[in-house]
Formats: sequence, C-alpha cells, structure tokens
Amino acid sequence: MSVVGFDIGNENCVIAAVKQRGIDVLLNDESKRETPSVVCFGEKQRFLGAAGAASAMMNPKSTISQVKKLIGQNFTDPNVQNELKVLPFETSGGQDGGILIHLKYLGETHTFTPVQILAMLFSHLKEITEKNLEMPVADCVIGIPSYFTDLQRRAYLNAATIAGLKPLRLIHDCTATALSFGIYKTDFSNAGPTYVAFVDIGHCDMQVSIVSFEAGHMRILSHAFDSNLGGRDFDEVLFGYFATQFKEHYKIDVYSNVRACIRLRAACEKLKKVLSANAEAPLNIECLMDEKDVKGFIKREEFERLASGLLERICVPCKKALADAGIPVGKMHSVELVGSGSRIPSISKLLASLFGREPSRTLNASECVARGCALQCAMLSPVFRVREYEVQDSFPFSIGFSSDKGPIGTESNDILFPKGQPIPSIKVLTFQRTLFLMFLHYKASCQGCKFLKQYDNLIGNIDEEIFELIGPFPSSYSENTRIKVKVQLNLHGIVTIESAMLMEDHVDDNARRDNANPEIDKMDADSASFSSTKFANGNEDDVTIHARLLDASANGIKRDKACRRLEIPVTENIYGGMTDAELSEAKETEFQLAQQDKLVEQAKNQKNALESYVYETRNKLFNKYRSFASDREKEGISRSLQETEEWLYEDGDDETENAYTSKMQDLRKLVDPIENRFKDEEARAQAKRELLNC
Ligand code: ATP
Ligand code: K
Ligand code: MG
Repeated sequence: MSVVGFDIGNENCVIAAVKQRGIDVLLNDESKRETPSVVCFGEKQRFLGAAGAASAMMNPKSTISQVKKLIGQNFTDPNVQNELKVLPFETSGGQDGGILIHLKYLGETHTFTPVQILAMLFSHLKEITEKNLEMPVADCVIGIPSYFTDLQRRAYLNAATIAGLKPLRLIHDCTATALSFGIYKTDFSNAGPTYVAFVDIGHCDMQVSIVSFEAGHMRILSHAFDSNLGGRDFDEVLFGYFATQFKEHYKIDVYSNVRACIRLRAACEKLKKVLSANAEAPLNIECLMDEKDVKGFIKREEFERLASGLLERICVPCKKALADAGIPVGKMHSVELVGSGSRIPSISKLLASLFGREPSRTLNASECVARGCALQCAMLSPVFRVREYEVQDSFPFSIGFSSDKGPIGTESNDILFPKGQPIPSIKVLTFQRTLFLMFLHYKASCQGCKFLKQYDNLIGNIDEEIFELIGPFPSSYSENTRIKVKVQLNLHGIVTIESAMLMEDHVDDNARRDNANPEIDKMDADSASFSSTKFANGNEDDVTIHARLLDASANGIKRDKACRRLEIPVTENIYGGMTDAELSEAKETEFQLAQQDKLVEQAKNQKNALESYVYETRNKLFNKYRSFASDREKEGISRSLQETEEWLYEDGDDETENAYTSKMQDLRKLVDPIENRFKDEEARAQAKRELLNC
C-alpha cells in the first residue's frame, strides 16, 4: 500500500512518498521535483502539469492555472473578480454561486468547475506517483492552507475523490512542515516546550504558525495568514513598473494585449528570481507587442522600495500568530522560513528584525509540506510503523451555531468550536424542544476580536454558512424528551454531524426492566456530564453545550434513570459542495477525458515507433542486412520505406494508433524474412563459437 503526501500549491505541486529508506520526493515526467499546477486543453488532448505549463503560451484561453485561488469561492466575491480579471480564460457564475470555467475543446464548448480542474491535477499527480512507485495509489494526505473554509476543504476532498484518491487527512501546510521538522529532532530540551515559528511564503498566500515541541509531541499554538499575499504580488509590482515604463518609452499598452501580459508577467517572475541573487537585473523581451522589442532594467533597492507595502503586510500575520499563541517573541527558539516565495532577501531581513533573530532555513523550502504530508500518511496508515509522535493541530476559526428560533444562547455561548479548537474534536449539544433547525457558520467576532475590513484576507470568508441541520423530528414531545446532537470537527477540519439522538426519560418504572431492549439503555441523565468522547489522536472533549432553551427541570433529572434512545435521521443541508450524483458524473467525465488523452498519447507513441522503424530499417538494410537480402528485395523495401516516410509527413501526420500499427505491419511483412535470415546466421555463428571454445 502506498504512503503518499501531496502539496498542491497555487504554482507548484510536490509529491512525496515513503519508501523503504525514508521519504523521497518523486520526479515528474521531466525529471523535476516540482510540477506546475497547470491544466491546458490542447487541440486534441489535455496537457497536465509540466506539459500544461509548456503549452500555456499557445493556448492562453484554454490554460487553467491559479485553481487553488478559485476553488470553493463565490463568483461574485470581489477578491475572486480581481483574480479573474487577470486570467485569460472565460468564466461565469454557477447556480450554486461558484465559478464555472468555459473553454473550447475538441470543437465543442466545455464547462468545468474549479473542482474538476483540480481533479485533473490530482489525476496527473496520481499517475506520476503510480509510475514511480509501480503500484496503484489511493491513500494519501493532502496539504491545505489553514485559512481554507469548510467549503474549500470539501472541494479538495471532492477533487481527490474524482481522481480516485482517498485522502486520509487534509492537513494544514504549516502543520505538515512542523511535523517534518519535529519528528526528526530529538534534541529538544527537557526544561519545557521549545517554541518555533514557521513562516511559509508561497505563490499566492502566506501562512504563519507558532508550534510548541516537546519530546514525542508537537502542538500548534496558533495559525495566522494572509490568504492574498505571496510571491506573485511581488511579480505584480514589477509588472506594473515595467508596464508604465513601456507605455512611456515604447508607446505600448501591455494591459490591452493578453499574450503580452502573460509574457511580461513571466519575465517579471524570472527577473524577481534574478534579483534574489543579484543587486540588479535586466529585462529583455523580443517582440512583446506591436512588433516592438522591449528592454528594461531594475536595481534590487528600487524593487524593495516598490515592494515596501507588501513587506509591511508580511509583518501582520507574524505578529498576529505570536499574539494568538501568547508567546513573547523573546521565548521563540527559532524561526523557520519556508515556501519559495520567501527567497526574496529583504523578507529574511524583515523577519530578522521582527523576531529578533535570523530566520533559519533548516528545511527544504519547497518540499517540506509534501514531506510532512507523507509522514502524516505513514502515521495514519495501518501498514506502516512510525515512531510514536503526537501531532496536535488546531482550527483557526470559531464555529458558531444558531437555530431557526434565532440564536441559541447568549453571545458568548453560541460558539460551538472556539478558535484554537484541537482537530479533531467532538461536542455534544443537548436541546429540549421540538422544532429544530440548526445552522453552523464561521464566526467573525470571537474572543472579543473585532476585525477591521482591511484585514479580511486574514480571516478568510468570515461568517460563511456551513450547513443547516433539518429534522424530521418527532412531533409528539413531552417534557421528558431531549435531542442530543453530536457534532464533529473531523480530521480534515470539516464540521459534520455524527449523530442526532432523541432521548426520552421513562417515567414508567417498568422501563427499567426493559433494559434488554437495545433501544433502551442506561445513561447518566445529568446532561452536563455526558461521558467524554475519545477520538483518534486521543483528543478528548467532554464539553456539553447547554442550549439556553434547555428546560431547567431537565437538569434536575435524577441519575440512572432509564432512557429511550432513538436515532433520528437528519439532513445536512450543506452549502455548496457536490452531491453524490454530481460526483459520479464528474468521475465519468474525467474518465472520458483521460481516455481521450490516452488515445492521443498511444497514437503518438505508435507514430514515433513507426518513424524510428523506418530509419532503423533503412540503416540496417545497408549494414547488417546487406548480405541477407537480394537487390530486388532491398529495392522493394527501400521504396516502401520511402513511401511510409512521405505518408508520415503528409496524410499520416495525424492518424489513429491503428493506422500506424497497420503501416508497421505492412513493412514488417517485407522486412521480417530478412531479419530472420540474419538472426539464423547469428545463431549459427554463436553455436560455432561455443563449439570452438569447448
Ligand atoms: P502557494 O503555497 O501560494 O499555493 P506554491 O506552494 O506553489 O504556492 P511556492 O512554490 O512555495 O508556491 O513558491 C512559488 C513562488 O516562489 C513564486 O511566486 C516564485 O516566483 C517564487 N520564487 C521561486 N524562486 C524564487 C527566488 N529565487 N526568489 C524569489 N522568489 C522566488
Ligand atoms: K508548493
Ligand atoms: Mg505552498
């Protein structure tokens, strides 16, 4: 069974797998350790990953990138609209409010959701992994940003499912990084916890986590982030700078030309990387637009000045993470800097002054998330034994609940899972009332923190509705009836209802004798002390939230009273996400698309094989086979080879696999007899040599 971790970045994906001798990062078809997060729809097939990035320039309108930014998002969201403005493909709003991507492929207009596009990437990564490990792959752990909402987490699971993967866990990126840091460290002091800050600056986002390490154990103290600040924002600064310059010097408006925008953006990203190692860098693009070659130049100082606003913003989540963790900066043992976006030198300088120490780069900046995911997968997999190590993650949002009768409880009491809640957790809610409709939602104003609008990026989609819980609950209610709902914050950080139970106290003494009846069991009727619920990692949560509407008399119920329990079916009306029917339809679509890719690939391979056969045979005919064929045979074969070659460049340039196979067979009919003669002679000569050697 495979043990695999995937880091799905906005720009690059990394795959790590546990092998006999530790964790390996797997190479893609181009022998690269990072695979671009790009899906391109070519003329006859899709190009995924590295191939997708290579074909992007040729098909800008059908090349989909930045999918991590689009998934589980609302089309009308202003941030999303900003995002879509710079993306060359066509989009619209879907019925569920999500994004639909429209493109032309195989002569038809196709519509895909971001989940489907992500599923294509997952399929590609799965294929690379299977090729590498030489076995089928399903179990995996996938890294996600800590700011992902319920909907985004579900979207990732859906995409993985469509691709035939089985995520054992979605794990926060920084948690995975911290795990890959902590599990190998044995030199933590015994004098108390060691506090480490992890700062991950990627392509589109940045995340910070403060982690407490002790022997055999790590605990996330806080997650903070800016979901909209990463390496690409620095590219954008350069882009704006040169766009303005070119307008002045060359009188061209780059913004008006999609292709020119893509090329300048790519050049600016390269330039940014050059500036990380050099004090100045030139920019040259041939024929950018209007047949004009452009030249530019920038010094690192100038770049830093232009990017000073971005640098300031990097401080915000760092300070917030420290504040939320409640650890003074002086107590931090180290600051680990990861994510390739952090390679800009001024970022290190900034963090050094913020944390009062040079940031360390102990970990491989681009691989640590995937490695941590693979480690976590090994820990969760039944087939692997990993050193006992406890990972305690926490959830960065508060989740509140309310009902159709308005809020349940007071302001301070309507929070089901407060920010910082360990993952996973279970809570039990007890209600004493008939009508029931429950809403779960992210809470913005928690723990007295009122967020400013400008920091919206720091808290994600606040107040997002997660789901409602709808009856049908029995109508025959008595004073002795309660409803007990178990709500789970699961390993993925997704809220689900584990069960809803109707409990009825038996006033009738005879009920006690009915204990054999499976529907009747003894319970501690004091609703404040439902037994604690053990969960996978050993996190326990025995908090029972008292709904305010709980009848005072319910608290007075005597212990050991017989109680009838009835599981009640509830409907989780989840906002967004895919139904089972939609999932299987998407799976079928993905299968068809993959089938088409395969057909085209096979035809290409067969064509290549035929081409090589033509060249090889021609070569052999005048060398190895020379004395085994008559002149007439040679002439005939030469003519056929010539014809096949011409066909390959004309009518046969773009044919089916079968067409190439049958051409090959025709040639073989002529060549095989000669090859056989040659082989027979070879065998005879070999036998003779052996005889002589005896
Ligand atoms: P995200 O985590 O945001 O989803 P990702 O994981 O794909 O994205 P990374 O691969 O960590 O992102 O980082 C990609 C970013 O790093 C890009 O913006 C890229 O330009 C930038 N980058 C890579 N190398 C350098 C460098 N030498 N100097 C500056 N920036 C760099
Ligand atoms: K990455
Ligand atoms: Mg990343």
